[in-house]
Amino acid sequence: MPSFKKLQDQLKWVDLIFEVRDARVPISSAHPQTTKIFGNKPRILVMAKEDLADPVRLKNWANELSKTFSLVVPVDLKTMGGRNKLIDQAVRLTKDKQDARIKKGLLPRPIRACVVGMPNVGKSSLINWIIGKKKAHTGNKPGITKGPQWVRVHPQLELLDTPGILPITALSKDVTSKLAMLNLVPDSHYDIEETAEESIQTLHSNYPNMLEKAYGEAFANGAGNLTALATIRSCLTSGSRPDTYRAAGILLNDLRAGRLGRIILDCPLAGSKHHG
Ligand SMILES: Nc1nc2c(ncn2[C@@H]2O[C@H](COP(=O)(O)OP(=O)(O)O)[C@@H](O)[C@H]2O)c(=O)[nH]1
Ligand SMILES: [Mg+2]
Repeated sequence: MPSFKKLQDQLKWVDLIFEVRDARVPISSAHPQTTKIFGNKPRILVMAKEDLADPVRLKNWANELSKTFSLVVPVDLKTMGGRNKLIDQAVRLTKDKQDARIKKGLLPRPIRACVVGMPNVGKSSLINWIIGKKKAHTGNKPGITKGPQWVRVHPQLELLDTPGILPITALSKDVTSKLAMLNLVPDSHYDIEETAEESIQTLHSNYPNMLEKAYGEAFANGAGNLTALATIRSCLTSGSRPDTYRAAGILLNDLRAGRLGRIILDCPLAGSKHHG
């Protein structure tokens, strides 16, 4: 896996960036310095896990973020829909660069793209999705050079087969908490029960009926906690007390798998609401 330093070295060969974020946290899953790192290259924002994201907020965020990116594309990487369209759009985005080469008398060559993003947002899934069947050719067969390779995914587009991992930097408590809720930081970075209790509060304020619908009236009107959920689900410790640790696991699993509903936990700014 290329280190961040190696990614920065490789950037000079890269014409186009696919920046991946988790659509459920379009801002909290962004690296704070991407504009500085990649600013002058065309950047496509891939909002992965569209299938888990609240469609209304997603539309607002896609509008808002299209001010910063060359293109914003929400995708469900569990299905192949939209692959060819995305590749065509990527090729079109670098047409100016190709035309400039031709004008200078240089041979046209495939444009080169790489996938970057924070841990667990969907980078490997995106690479597999774009490469599709051709993935088999990059396997670890003897004689094949190890290390990152360019894979031709279109006559005019090559993709680096290894993602650039943007390191988790100093994050605010609020951001870390949202990332923990969605399993975007390692377990060792947070407390399960604390994160589950924070999820309850966050869901109540963003989606007031969601928990009541899933777990019943103990969660109506902003009420409910892990003790209540443990009782509802008959999770008891050996001393017959509510097992809040197990309840936390149930809640976080339900939240992450989309069983509570489709969510986006970053709120669009008041001034940036788009209609419809
Ligand atoms: N439901 C859903 N899950 C996804 C999607 N994209 C990625 N995932 C899941 O998210 C997790 C992290 O994905 P991965 O590609 O390994 O992330 P990476 O660490 O950025 O390479 C995996 O469990 C994937 O199956 C998507 O579009 N929809
Ligand atoms: Mg990966």
